[in-house]
Amino acid sequence: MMSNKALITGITGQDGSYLAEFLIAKGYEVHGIKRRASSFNTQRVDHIYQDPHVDNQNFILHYGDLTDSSNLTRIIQEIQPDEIYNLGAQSHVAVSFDSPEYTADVDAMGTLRILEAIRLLGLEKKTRFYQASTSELYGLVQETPQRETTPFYPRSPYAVAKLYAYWITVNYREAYGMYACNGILFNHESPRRGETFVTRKITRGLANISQGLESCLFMGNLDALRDWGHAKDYVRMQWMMLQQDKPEDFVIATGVQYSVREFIRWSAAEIGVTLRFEGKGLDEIAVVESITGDNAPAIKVGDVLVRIDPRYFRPAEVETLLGDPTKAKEKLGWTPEISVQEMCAEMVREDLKVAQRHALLKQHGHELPVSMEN
Ligand code: NDP
Ligand code: GDR
Repeated sequence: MMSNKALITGITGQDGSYLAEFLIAKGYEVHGIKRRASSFNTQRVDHIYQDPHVDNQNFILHYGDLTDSSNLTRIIQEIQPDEIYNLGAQSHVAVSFDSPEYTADVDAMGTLRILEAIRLLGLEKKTRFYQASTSELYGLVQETPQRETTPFYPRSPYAVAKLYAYWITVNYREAYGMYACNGILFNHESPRRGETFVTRKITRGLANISQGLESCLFMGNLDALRDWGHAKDYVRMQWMMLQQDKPEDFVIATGVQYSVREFIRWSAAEIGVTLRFEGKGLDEIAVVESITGDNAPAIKVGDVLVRIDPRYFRPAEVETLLGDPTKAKEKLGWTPEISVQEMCAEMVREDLKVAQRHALLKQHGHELPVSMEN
């Protein structure tokens, strides 16, 4: 029997790597688009990489870019995929204020380029399309919790670009009868999360501090509230959305929200450190109140582990997001299996292992560069 073929843009990212694993386990032939870079950028999928010289490969990477429509059209023509998951994006909200035009080109126009390629190649009845939409569409929230019918109010060039992508997906579904749908996903994280998103910045930063590799974590808005889930749970839902009789859009969320401050507290607790937050606004700090166990040899009671740096505030902030996943639960039977606290613990454990290895090498005179770029 021929296996289903899937094409994933953004396969080298957090979600792309989990989705590729998931689809391979389901028997798919998985194709992915990777960008040309001056150094290796496939760390998240190296464990499923297959030698192109062996037969029956079911994991195949193609060079490409969402800004290049001829490249996208050629790849889609070659593969003739049954399903396309458009996960590729300039996905960092803060960076989108620095690079708004590029973000629009990749996140908005990139989506259009794929939809047009499907249409021009006459694949609109064969290829199902998933668009990685986002809770950032709700921005300045108009209703709490947010659901599929909540009005959008995007607050960043990233969110505005994703708004175009959302509507062009709906439009191609309605205009050309394509099986195209939006997953409106709330924040989801994992040990594979990019190092500059807030959760990973915290777990990695605190793990490094615990081993003496960094001294302090500089943060932005600690009051921001997010509905955080685990990426593994969320990619399962991306696939489920493409297996229905009719294409529809779904909110994917846990229905629970916490603050950034809370996430810092849990992460510290996971390495045995209790924090006390003191001061207000730009002067807020987190001080070590007590330590248990021996996971944090470089930390002492009274150390200041967190300070505020206004560099990490955004020109327009999304203060609060809370999703209502009722439709996904009722129609698709989806519920998240991993709690945010379990996810935080997993992320800290993984970052701690790396930091401990670096510290050991350092002790023996082999200092590895620890990137401080946040
Ligand atoms: P990541 O930032 O981890 O991955 C983004 C992927 O897109 C990477 O593979 C990246 O390649 C690729 N990419 C970036 N620019 C281009 C380009 N010009 N052409 C082709 N590929 C490109 O994001 P996530 O995995 O976290 O998110 C996946 C998708 O879901 C994104 O579209 C994101 O906006 C969206 N989303 C994410 C949420 C989350 O909480 N994680 C929530 C809601 C939506 P490279 O590795 O080379 O940089
Ligand atoms: P977000 O994720 O903007 O929600 O977008 P991020 O983790 O970057 O920020 C979450 C909240 O934390 C606040 N914050 C900080 N954020 C970062 N990155 N660094 C800091 O130092 C810091 N301090 C406080 C932010 O201001 C914000 O309020 C993510 C991305 O994955 C998008 O692609 C996706 O669409 C949305 O989630 C849903």
